[in-house]
Amino acid sequence: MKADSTVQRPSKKRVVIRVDPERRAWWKETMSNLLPEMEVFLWDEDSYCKEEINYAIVWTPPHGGLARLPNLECVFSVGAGVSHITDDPSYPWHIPIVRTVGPPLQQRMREYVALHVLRIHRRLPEIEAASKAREWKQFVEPVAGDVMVGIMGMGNLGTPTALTLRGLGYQVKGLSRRGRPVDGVEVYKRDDLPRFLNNLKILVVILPATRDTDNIINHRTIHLLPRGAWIIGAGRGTQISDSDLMNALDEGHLEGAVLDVFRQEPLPTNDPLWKHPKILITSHTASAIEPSVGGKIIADNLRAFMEGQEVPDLVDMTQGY
Ligand code: NDP
Ligand code: OXD
Repeated sequence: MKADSTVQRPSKKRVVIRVDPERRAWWKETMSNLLPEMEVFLWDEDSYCKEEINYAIVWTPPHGGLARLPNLECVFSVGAGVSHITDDPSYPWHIPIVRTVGPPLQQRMREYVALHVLRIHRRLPEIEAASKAREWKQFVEPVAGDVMVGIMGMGNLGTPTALTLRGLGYQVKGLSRRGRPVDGVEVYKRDDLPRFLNNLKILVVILPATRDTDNIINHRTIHLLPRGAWIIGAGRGTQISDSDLMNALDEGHLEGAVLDVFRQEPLPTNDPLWKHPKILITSHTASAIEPSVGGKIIADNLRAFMEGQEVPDLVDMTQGY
């Protein structure tokens, strides 16, 4: 629909939603119910004027799409990460972005990481293989207190995850940019990366995608891990060099990897990562956001922003996370 300068601006604020096609009707219904004082549209509908949109709730918006909304006041990421928005070269950088985090999403990340740490530590794939082969095999593993796990990225998701692993009895180290202390976890600063990596059995990556974290897991850093280590990648695909990872797995320096995030999503069916025998792929489900867990958080953030209240999950646009 074309803008008509003689038409009055709508009295209600207008929100446009761009999410994956399978869930978009669910998102529209949920957000319309949660924000009855607003008008809610789906990105591909032609029943709204771009000029009238005030807020956008998005996951992987097409490049150039947000720049074409001239009266946009704020963007809400359907995710804790925002690189799916800021990797658009035409993103209008003066428009603030609010990410979506909160207890249900922290809980999901804790579950995901605990699941895979326990699976690795207690050798679940080998147990399953033995069971299927009717082999009586007793695996005796070190207790959790003798297993060192490192969490790269001690933010909203990394910190509760580290504390969950501590609760299970693991030794846990953390790494963050500034090294903010966390009770019960030794937290290293970015510059201390070699000391952070040097004795980890399992490295868990929960970092934001920024210029500094691009390819942070590469040949050099992988070889700072002890032989036999594992990597769980749950931050962003850009953080791990796929070829360096596969080489380290092939040469036996790494024992295995679990990957949830990829440079291209969905991961193309012909990608060699799928076929690698030492890699378990999950489909960006570590801490997925659907309307029942994310809708209320986004609605509360949107109202707080609109009313000029403090919005804690506002992205620091200078740092990119
Ligand atoms: P936060 O912004 O709360 O935390 C980010 C953490 O990373 C902070 O501790 C920060 O340090 C640290 N950090 C940033 N840059 C560096 C660096 N260069 N070196 C070392 N540490 C660094 O983010 P969240 O915890 O909410 O989320 C993290 C990421 O997880 C998201 O950006 C997203 O990409 C990913 N994610 C993945 C999901 C999945 O399903 N797989 C779901 C949700 C998020 P400091 O504390 O000093 O600022
Ligand atoms: C993300 C998310 O940011 O799924 O990756 O929330």
